[in-house]
Amino acid sequence: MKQPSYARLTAAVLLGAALMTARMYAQDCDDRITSGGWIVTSFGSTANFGAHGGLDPSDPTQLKGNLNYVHREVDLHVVAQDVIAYCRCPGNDNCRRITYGNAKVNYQGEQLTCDVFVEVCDLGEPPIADTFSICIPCIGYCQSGVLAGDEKPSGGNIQLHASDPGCGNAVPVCLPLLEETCSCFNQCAAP
Ligand SMILES: [Ca+2]
Repeated sequence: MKQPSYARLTAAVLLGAALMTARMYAQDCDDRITSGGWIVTSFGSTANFGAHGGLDPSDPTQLKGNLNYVHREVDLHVVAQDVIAYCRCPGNDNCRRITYGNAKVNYQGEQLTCDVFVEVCDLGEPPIADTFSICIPCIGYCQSGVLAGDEKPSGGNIQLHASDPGCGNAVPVCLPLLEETCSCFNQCAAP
């Protein structure tokens, strides 16, 4: 039987290392939320949202996302293009909090620029248990709803694209949100 040469062994080891490196890079380490839908607010009327945010897929060291929220009955329209914080909820690994900075808050004829907090939970498909909550401290506004699938009038979907377990703790655990306005948030609290 022919003995493998040292050179051949070295080549095999190098090939193995290269494959392992390739596998490491193939890991999906971005973690983000894509979502859209509508909730029934405490006013009885519905509000529409499109909320995206998390680690940028093209560079997971950066945050990226946007928000569009319309609650017509109270004359509120929020648009945000800048994610300044993103964290996972200590009480529920399926939930994330996205903080949008410098959001344009158009409220009853006034134009404000402020931070807006969104907490969402992806509790699977069909999205009958997914939740969406939004808190806008500068106008004292907080609303939360379950999407409820076919149990309309609410609907839509929260989709969590979670990072692979091997990526470590790329997403920090959320600290308690001390804003009094945000008391309608109840999904992200510690168990
Ligand atoms: Ca879902």
